[in-house]
Amino acid sequence: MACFDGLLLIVFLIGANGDCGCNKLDRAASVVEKSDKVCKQQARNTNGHYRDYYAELEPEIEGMSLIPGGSVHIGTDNPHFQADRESPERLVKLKDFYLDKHEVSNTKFEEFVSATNYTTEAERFGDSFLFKTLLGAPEQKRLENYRVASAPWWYKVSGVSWRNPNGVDTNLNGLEQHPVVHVSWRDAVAYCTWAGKRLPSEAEWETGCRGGKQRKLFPWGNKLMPKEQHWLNIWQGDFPDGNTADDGYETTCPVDRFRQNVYDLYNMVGNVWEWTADLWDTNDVSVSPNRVKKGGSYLCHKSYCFRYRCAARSQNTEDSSAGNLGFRCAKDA
Ligand SMILES: [Ca+2]
Ligand SMILES: [Ca+2]
Repeated sequence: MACFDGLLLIVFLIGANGDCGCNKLDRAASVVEKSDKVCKQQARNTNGHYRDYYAELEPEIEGMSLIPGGSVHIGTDNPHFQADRESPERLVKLKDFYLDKHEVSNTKFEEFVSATNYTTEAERFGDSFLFKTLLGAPEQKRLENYRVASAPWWYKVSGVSWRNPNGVDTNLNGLEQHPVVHVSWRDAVAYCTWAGKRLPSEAEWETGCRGGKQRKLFPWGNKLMPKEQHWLNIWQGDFPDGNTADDGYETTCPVDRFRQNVYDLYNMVGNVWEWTADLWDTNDVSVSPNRVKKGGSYLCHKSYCFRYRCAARSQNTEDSSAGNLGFRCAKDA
C-alpha cells in the first residue's frame, strides 16, 4: 500500500526540479477570498464573446456538454516537459461524449456522501497534503519533518480532508461552489459511478479542453491573457512565496467562474488538477498505480509548473489526495 503512516518522517531535500511538486504527493512518500466579485466580473468580461452557440443550447444532461468526437489530435510536438511525455502529438479516435461543464463542487460531493455515507481515503488514512500558505508559522515549524522531500511547500497534515480543505480548523462555509479537493482517484471514481457517470479518459479530457481548436496551448487559444484579462485561476507573483492573486483568487475559485471555450467548459485549466481514468503507465500493476491528472491548478506558475495547458499532464498514485486536486465526470453519449 502506497501510504504513509502518521509517524513516518519524510526526508527533507530541496530539489528545484521545474515543477510545483504536485506529482510528489503520493502516499508512499482561512481561504483568502480576495474578491469573489472581481473574479465573477472578470469571467463575464473575458469570456463574454464565447457566449454564442454552446451556451444557448439546452443541455440534454444538466450540467454536461456534449463534446464531438471523431479523429482528434492530442499531445504536442513542442513539449515543455519532455519527462511528462506530452509529445508526440497523436491522432486518436473518440466517440461523442458528455463532459461535466464544471469541476465537481463541494455541494455535489456532499450530496454523494449524504446519500451513501461514503468515507474518502483521506479520511481513512487520517491525513492529506496542504500547501504551506494555509499553515501558520507555528504549524509549519511543528510539521517541518512532514514535508514532501522534493517539494517542501507541501505538508502532510493530520485531520485534513474534503470537509476541512484549508486546514483542520476550517470548514466548507463559503466554499460550497468551490471544487471538492483532498479526494483520491478512487474517491472520484466512486462519485462518478454514483452519479451514473465515469471519469473521462485523458484523450476525452484533452479534447474537451481544446474546444475544437488544433495545436493551441489553452482552451481559448495561445495567448494567456487575451484583452489583458484573466481566463483562469493560477498563481501570479513569485512561487512559492508571493502569490499576488491578481486573478482574484489565492486558492480555489468557484467552479462556475472561468468559462474557457465554446464547449461551455469552466476551469479546465487552472483552479484544481483533475483526475482522469488513464493509467500513467499502462504496464503498472502496483496496488496503487499512478493515474494521469490534467489541467494544472491555482498553484501553477509559468516559472515552475507551466502545466495549465491542454497537452500538459502529470500523475499521482490513485490513493493520493491534496488541496489542489479534484475532478469532473464524463458520460457516454
Ligand atoms: Ca489565483
Ligand atoms: Ca481544473
